[in-house]
Amino acid sequence: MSINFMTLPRHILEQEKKYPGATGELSALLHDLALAAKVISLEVNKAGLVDILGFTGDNNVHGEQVKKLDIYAHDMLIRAMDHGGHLCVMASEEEENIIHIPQKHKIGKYVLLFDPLDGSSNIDANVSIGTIFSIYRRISPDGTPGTLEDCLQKGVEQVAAGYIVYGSSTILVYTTGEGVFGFTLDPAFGEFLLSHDNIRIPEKARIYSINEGNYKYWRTGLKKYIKYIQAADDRDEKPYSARYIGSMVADIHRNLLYGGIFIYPADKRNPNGKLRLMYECNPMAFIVEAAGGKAIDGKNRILEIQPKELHQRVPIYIGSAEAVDMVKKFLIEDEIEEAVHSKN
Ligand code: AHM
Ligand code: MG
Repeated sequence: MSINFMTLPRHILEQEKKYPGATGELSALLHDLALAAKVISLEVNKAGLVDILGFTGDNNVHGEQVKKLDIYAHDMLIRAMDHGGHLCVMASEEEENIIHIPQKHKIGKYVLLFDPLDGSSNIDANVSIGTIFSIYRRISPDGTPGTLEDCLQKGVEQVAAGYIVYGSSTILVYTTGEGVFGFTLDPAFGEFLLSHDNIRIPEKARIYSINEGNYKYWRTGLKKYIKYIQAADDRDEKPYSARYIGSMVADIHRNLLYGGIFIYPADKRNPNGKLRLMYECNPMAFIVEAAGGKAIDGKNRILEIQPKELHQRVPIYIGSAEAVDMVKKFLIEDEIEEAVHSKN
């Protein structure tokens, strides 16, 4: 049996050596994030005990207010990240406006965006949830407080992105654009150990992940695509398997490893889909592309969308390259057909 004893801190340092002139700031930032992830993981694992120790919103046995887990994760990330001296501004899915670095702390050159606990409707059922993060270099002048414009950069400008999935074990996956690496948290000594070296998403998908309950609101092109991947007879391949957890992090993590496509489309009720460009789609697109996959909004690359507002939503089709190309073909054909119909 071979034991790969590469810890996350060591890996981050080794990665940094590949960039001549690196100051170590990004590495330090990633360390701080990993620490926050460990603390959130501990709290997530205690979630079932909340009913015993005190309901959320109530006081627990120690007389302390028990926070909802997503708010706990949001607060924890801010507490872990605001004083490291590496950030100039933050933004969270849980807060309407940008989050400034308190004046008493050093202002750094990076920008951090995060979804503290994605899929939080799954918490009470003990289903996997996750934290997603995205890091940019600031565009405003050094030394000044970060701005909204620092946060509203295109996804291609990310310098790093990652997620932590709190599942049967806690796994942190990150990329700085070259290679995607996964680390499993060893609960015994509290360290993330390299468990998934250089993750490459299989080019062919075997799985599709979409909330099929919304079928009647979909556009025809999407309906046809889903029928196509379900059909076994007209191709030599087996039909895709349907797998949908309803936690983007867990759904995409599984598809990254096994090959698959995750879709949260625009539909008749939600013309921009549901998921957020800055906190969910951009970081996931950065990771999946670095693993050899693709991510589009139906037509264009997610990473090239110019964001207009912090909490903007965007449709997403993300996963194995061949599958994303195929769904795009179906969507475009449908659009052409509709255009022809409306002319006649
Ligand atoms: P949240 O940010 O409120 O947790 O919602 C995001 C989640 C994603 O993790 C998941 O992919 C999606 O919502 C599921 O939505 P639906 O229940 O409409 O299928
Ligand atoms: Mg979310």
